[in-house]
Amino acid sequence: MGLMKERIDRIEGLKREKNAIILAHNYQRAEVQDIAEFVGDSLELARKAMETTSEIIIFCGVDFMAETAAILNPDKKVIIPDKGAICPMAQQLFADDLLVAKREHPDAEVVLYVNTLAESKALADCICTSANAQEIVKAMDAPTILFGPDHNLAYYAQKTTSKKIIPVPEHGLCPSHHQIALEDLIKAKEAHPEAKIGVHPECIPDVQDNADYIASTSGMVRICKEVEYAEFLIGTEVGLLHRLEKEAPGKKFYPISTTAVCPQMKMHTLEKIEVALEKEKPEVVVPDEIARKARRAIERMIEISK
Ligand code: CIZ
Ligand code: SF4
Repeated sequence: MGLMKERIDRIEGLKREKNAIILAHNYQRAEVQDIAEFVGDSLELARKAMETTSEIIIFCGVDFMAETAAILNPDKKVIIPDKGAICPMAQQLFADDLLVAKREHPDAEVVLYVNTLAESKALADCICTSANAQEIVKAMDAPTILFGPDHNLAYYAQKTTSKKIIPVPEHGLCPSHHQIALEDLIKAKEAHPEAKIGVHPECIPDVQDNADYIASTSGMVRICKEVEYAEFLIGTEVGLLHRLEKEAPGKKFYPISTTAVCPQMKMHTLEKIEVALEKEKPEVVVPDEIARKARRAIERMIEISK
């Protein structure tokens, strides 16, 4: 514990000395969340990155999130403590595959989940997050939407629109969320019959259809704080439970699946954060041409979902 305290003190000192801040995603390790200036979902983190006057941002999340922050903040230094924090879902849709789909559906508009590579974002008409997927799809002009890479989020987006949503690729998914099974939900409900069920739209349709709330991570935090219920079963990456317990003290939270862990999200440690602050690397750099095109699609989302 002493050693950890010393490391935290050194990190705090480096932050002051370098005018740096730490932004952490809701799925980060508890100790990483605790030393961050701000903890949130990818959209909130990108917005925070735009608001801060700090020149250095230590971004504790996966590659596409840090890239999004870098795209929106070309003048700031965005540093990711472990470059290996690569989201496997984002790797399921490369620009070439998207070009093929676009050729097959020339009249469709392309809405991509923020969980994509920058090269794919550069080909999108608009980006969405799990917090605004339904709203963004509805706001598009075309009656047909190519939507990727998560087919579970596509299922969720389809619920509130008569537009035709075509998932690209057909079966893109998040391994951590996709493994949360209906049987896990049923067992958890048997163990905690009074609990309300909140799940992420990256979960499979069977799990979504049996939940009380379907929400993004930050949406889930808001709901759990606001509603009068005292117990919740949570179907998302388990890192969110730390934030829920901190922000809704006195309420009880149980993971639907304790194995819903994203190994890439957990790669950032205090030790790596200290090194990243000291060395000011590895920096996240998106090539200008890709950044310019991707920024258009991200800004369109921000414009629609104010
Ligand atoms: O957008 C994000 O931050 C992700 C990937 C999850 C969520 O719903 O907050
Ligand atoms: Fe990607 Fe899933 Fe991990 Fe989120 S939880 S970063 S979607 S693999």
